[in-house]
Amino acid sequence: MDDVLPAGCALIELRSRGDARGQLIALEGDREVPFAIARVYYIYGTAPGTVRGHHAHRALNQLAICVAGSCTMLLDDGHARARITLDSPARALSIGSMVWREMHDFTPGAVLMVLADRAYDESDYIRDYDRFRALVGAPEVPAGIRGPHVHP
Ligand code: T46
Repeated sequence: MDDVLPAGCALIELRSRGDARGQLIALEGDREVPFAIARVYYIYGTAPGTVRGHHAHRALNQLAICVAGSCTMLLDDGHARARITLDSPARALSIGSMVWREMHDFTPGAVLMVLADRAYDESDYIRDYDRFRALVGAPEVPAGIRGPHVHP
């Protein structure tokens, strides 16, 4: 089950327009980004050892790009699970709805930029892993085993 990209997720290589001055990547909704962009946020200043996420979204679709440094995302749709390291501004990860995610191993100075197809809505979050698995029809996690959590 590990290292199979969950349904609704994909890695996208972005076109970098480079010249002697450096690189530039442009993102437009419904082109490089597979939806109309409603929101952009970025995560930075992450303390060493931090793990973020631990939730799924009912409806939200997102595109994540580590524009500086690197971090790793654990993705789990209840049936397939993968860990994807984002280590290039030209590598984007699209994450569909109903996918559990955890972000970890942020390098110092890492900046994770996320584009989303909806405004922020706390009611779209599923923060309980067992509830998430029930909603996606995944088998129950055997007693004593704690989900996919990255935390030690
Ligand atoms: C996701 C992963 C990849 C807002 O006020 N507006 C926003 O648009 C967002 C994303 C967050 N917030 C607030 C909510 C919390 O008080 O910012 C605080 C930190 O958010 P959160 O703990 O949800 O951050 P992460 O890193 O666990 O998750 C975030 C996104 O929330 C989530 O949608 O997929 O990044």
